[in-house]
Amino acid sequence: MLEFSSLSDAIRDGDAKKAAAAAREALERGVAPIRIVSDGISPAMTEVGRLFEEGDCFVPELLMAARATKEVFELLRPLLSQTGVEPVGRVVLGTVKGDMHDIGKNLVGALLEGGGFEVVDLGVDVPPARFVAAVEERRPELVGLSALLTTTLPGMKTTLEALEAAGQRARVKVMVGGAPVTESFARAIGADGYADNAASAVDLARRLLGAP
Ligand code: B1M
Repeated sequence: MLEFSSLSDAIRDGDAKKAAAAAREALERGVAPIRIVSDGISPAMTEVGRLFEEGDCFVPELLMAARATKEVFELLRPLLSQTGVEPVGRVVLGTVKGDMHDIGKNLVGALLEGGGFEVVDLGVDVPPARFVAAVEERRPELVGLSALLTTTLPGMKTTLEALEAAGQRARVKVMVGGAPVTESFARAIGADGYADNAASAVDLARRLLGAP
């Protein structure tokens, strides 16, 4: 999108300083933080992923692009959470064990925060026991699991099983997502819902909690 071309270019070039400056400039123009995430960062990283798959960029460039998105997220996060408003619900979010991909998960987290949810982000490489501990301690209504590798997908099922074994499964809704995840996989492992992108994850979260 032309409106976000300098932000997209900076992310693609892995230039964290320029990306943050472009995001600041958009904020000064009055662009809503949530739009910077959904219409700026999200398509830029999808494009970086495409370039990688086509062999037009390599792991070091991916890491630089990821670092640039992180810098922008840090700038936007305090603006995204709606202070003084009763949260729609609390979500414990994380990328499953063995998986270090967090760009998509961070987008989901940022849009959930922008949508009025309180997000407890457990980060990446999260073993089932940590999800269980977070559910016991933080009492969320929703758990969000992300995975980008076919080899780490089974971690979603083991996390659901660990919640069941700890007697916590009935207390929470579980939604799953990430490039290799499908609706039928989500159903097969007994998740409550699947979303294929960050914006639909927010709609799904609201639906699962029966929020208007
Ligand atoms: Co990796 N990687 N990677 N990687 N990487 C993929 C996933 C891969 C498809 C690339 C490829 O080979 N074609 C491939 C997986 C193959 C497979 O399993 N079938 C792969 C591989 C193999 C690997 C390594 C094994 C490479 C290696 O070391 N040999 C290694 C594994 C490390 C590990 O995790 N243990 C690895 C490493 C990395 C980097 C560290 C370099 C980097 C990650 C940096 C980071 O995340 N901080 C990286 C990247 C960037 C990618 C690609 C290029 C891009 C991923 C991305 O950020 N996309 C990716 C190829 C691709 O996807 N095109 C690839 C942009 C992002 C906005 O989209 O994450 O899909 P996505 O998130 C979307 C939706 O999926 C959804 O909403 C998001 C926003 O719309 N969504 C949810 C995501 N989580 C959700 C949760 C929800 C709901 C929706 O509810 C809770």
